[in-house]
Amino acid sequence: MVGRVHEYIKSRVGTGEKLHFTLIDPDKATDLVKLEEVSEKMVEAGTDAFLVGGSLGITHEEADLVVSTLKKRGLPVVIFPGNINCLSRYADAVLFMVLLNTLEPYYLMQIQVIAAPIIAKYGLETLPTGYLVVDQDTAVAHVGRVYPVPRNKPELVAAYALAAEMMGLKYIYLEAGSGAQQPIPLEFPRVIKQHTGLTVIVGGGIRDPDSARKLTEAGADIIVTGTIVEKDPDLGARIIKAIKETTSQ
Ligand code: 1GP
Repeated sequence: MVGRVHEYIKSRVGTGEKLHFTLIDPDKATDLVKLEEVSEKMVEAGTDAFLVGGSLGITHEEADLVVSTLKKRGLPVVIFPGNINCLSRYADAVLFMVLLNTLEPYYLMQIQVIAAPIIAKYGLETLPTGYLVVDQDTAVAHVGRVYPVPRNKPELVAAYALAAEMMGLKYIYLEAGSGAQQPIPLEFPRVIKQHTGLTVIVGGGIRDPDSARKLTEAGADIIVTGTIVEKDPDLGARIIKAIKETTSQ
């Protein structure tokens, strides 16, 4: 159900505020003391929510533990599922996603059918999201059997976004892939904002404040960083501050 987390996002994005979500992969966040420290640092820097998920190796117990730890920070914790193993009853919401450019029917409808009764039992809010993966050389592209979108074809991205909106989705997540060589092209959020009212989430390969700022100026409403938070939390904090400065200009 669309509920409190959607309202939290919508009310702020609606005023032009740019948001930042910190992505934690439970497969990598095995040191809980470090997770406490890093998550606190991200909250101090101004992150707006935590995403929890990843493509590989996450056990149900790890997902529960990471979500419970992050809940202490007082911000929404949203599952960003690679599969049903990432679901946790302790989360506030889940990105209920369809992988728009997959060749694999499992990710188009089957996983949603498998997950829906579990999500209902857990009482998680669902954020209806079209997930579009841009590059090929990433774990998410391989696992998701992605048919990549060419970087020089923003008109294709606009068509995907329009179709997603016509199907009733509220969010589109433009994904370069975790640890990607470069973020998605700036033209992609730009065309989506020209053609739809979708809330645009952008992630993958964002490793410096300038890239994050350019993406928000191009129309991204929410920036996600994961790898940099693990590798260099201070730089992660500077990225968040750059995003927040875009809002105040
Ligand atoms: C991956 O978009 C997220 O799904 C974050 O990517 O790890 O490269 O920040 P990074």
